[in-house]
Amino acid sequence: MTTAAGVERRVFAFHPASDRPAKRLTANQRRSFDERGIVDRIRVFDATEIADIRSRIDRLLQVFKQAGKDSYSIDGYQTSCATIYDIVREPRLLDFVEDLLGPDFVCWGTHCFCKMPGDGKTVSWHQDAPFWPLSPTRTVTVWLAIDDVDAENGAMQVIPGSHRHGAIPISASKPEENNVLWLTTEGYESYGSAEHVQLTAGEVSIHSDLLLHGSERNHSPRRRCGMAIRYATVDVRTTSDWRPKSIHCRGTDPAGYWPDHPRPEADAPAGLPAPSGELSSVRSPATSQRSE
Ligand SMILES: O=C(O)CCC(=O)C(=O)O
Repeated sequence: MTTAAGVERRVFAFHPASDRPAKRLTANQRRSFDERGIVDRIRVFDATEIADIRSRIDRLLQVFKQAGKDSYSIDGYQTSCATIYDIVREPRLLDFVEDLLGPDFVCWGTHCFCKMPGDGKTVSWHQDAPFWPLSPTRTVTVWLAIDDVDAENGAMQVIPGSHRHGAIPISASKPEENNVLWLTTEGYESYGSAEHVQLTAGEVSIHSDLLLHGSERNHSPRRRCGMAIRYATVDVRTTSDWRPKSIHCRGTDPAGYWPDHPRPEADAPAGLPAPSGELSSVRSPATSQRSE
């Protein structure tokens, strides 16, 4: 086991939904986030809007493919790709996030998880927070369904309630897992029963950075594409020298901690994609942590 620099300073604790008057979430949805660690089946984009987004993502995937990159490589492009920037700043989406995080938050990451039929890739069981040099654990992930997503094409699975266990031990993944990521929580079953997060295109789920989740390979002939969008409250700090490619989304950042990157002019203003990632400067995160 290794310990990333700064991990000892991290605080792993769940933060319940904002108790300010809600813009869009119902009381039940906020309760679901608090008790289950996830709220799902939230419609954000209608069929026409998501079809437009899908065709833009399809074009991006083509660019990446031509550059020799796989379908999981659209990772960390929120400040260099106008389509992704615009999704991140979509006001309806931000209303839902605000109902959980409160009035002041940024987006610091995005990652398109596009499971092609037969690619054999999984996302091994994990909590998000151990991957990220951030404290406190106040990042939520909006998972936007770009395609319809179900058990057959490898929908995300979650263990409701597992977000209440603080940091759960995690270790390096084994090659046979074929994991898109690189860490795995073993013994996830002991934290509860897994449920699929089934979504139709244009819907989102929003999960806590402490919720156990993962996904199996795509068993179907249909693609399963979704975009994970990471939002954090402005009081969150990085415990490494990671320089976030952040975008201000709502409210203010009185300490001026998070850079506010401007909207890029196009989807690939600098031509072919440069190597990137949600955490492009931090690739060896914690494999051991403590809860507080
Ligand atoms: O898309 C998936 O299957 C997993 C996504 C994920 O792990 C995440 O959004 O944190």
